[in-house]
Amino acid sequence: MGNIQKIREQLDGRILETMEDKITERVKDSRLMDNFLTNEKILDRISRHLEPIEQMNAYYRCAIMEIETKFKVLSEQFSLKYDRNPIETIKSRLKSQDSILKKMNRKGIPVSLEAMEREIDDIAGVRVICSFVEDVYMLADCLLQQDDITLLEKKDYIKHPKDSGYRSLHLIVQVPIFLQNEKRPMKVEVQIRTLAMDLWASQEHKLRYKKQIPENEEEAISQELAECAQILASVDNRMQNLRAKLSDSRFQEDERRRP
Ligand code: 0O2
Repeated sequence: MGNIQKIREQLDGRILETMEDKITERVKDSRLMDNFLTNEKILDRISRHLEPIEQMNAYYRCAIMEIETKFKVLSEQFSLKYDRNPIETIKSRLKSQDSILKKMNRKGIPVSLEAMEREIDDIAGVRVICSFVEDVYMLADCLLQQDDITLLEKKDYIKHPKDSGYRSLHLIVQVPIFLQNEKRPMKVEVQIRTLAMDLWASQEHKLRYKKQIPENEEEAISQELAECAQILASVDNRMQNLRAKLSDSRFQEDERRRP
């Protein structure tokens, strides 16, 4: 019994010593970090390196504002002119540095600002949610016919849904931003989709994002999600048909009333 007690005391002592060593190391590390972060020369160098990145982010934010404004103007006009506004919501986001770097790494793009601007199309993203499938194409046309917009790429995941079930219309457009002494063309990814398509995409993202789905369940889950997308697409089509019927009957009613 006495021996066991001795061994236990020695072990406790060793554990305590190791813990003390670790704590001292941490304190040294954090002092080093404090010194590092309060060294003005170092801070100056860091901020000089960050400056071009921040400037580029600001340009992308301006491009988002340009595209958002275009949709807001359309929304305002639709509200005034018609009895319904096809635009439900407009959401925007600037892709995080982390996601940009991961994407560049995945695609084997060399890490430089020039390569980032040239190769990554969705740093600035604007998403427009509308009521009916027809509205998606009508809004895309309204944007693309504006003379300062250049279409670089169009991906129609409504006519050609992804295997996952994802549906949306993606337009990569170029829009100029007007700086103090310069006009700069910037790329923006515009995603236009219906409420139902958006419901699916956000639910799927929530269900899958950062979740470790067990390998043996992956196929069944993907299939179920694809089926949900199919159901929502058929709801979209039925709503579209109902709308067509209702606007037809309203048109006939107007015609009948005409003197
Ligand atoms: P986030 O959070 O929107 O930034 P790649 O990105 O290389 O795979 P590509 O050609 O750049 O392909 O883009 P793609 O596939 O045309 O469109 C990518 C964007 O569309 C995604 O951006 C999503 O916003 C959306 N998307 C595409 N497929 C799916 C899907 O199966 N489910 C959901 N929920 N969204 C999808 P990010 O960068 O992945 O995300």
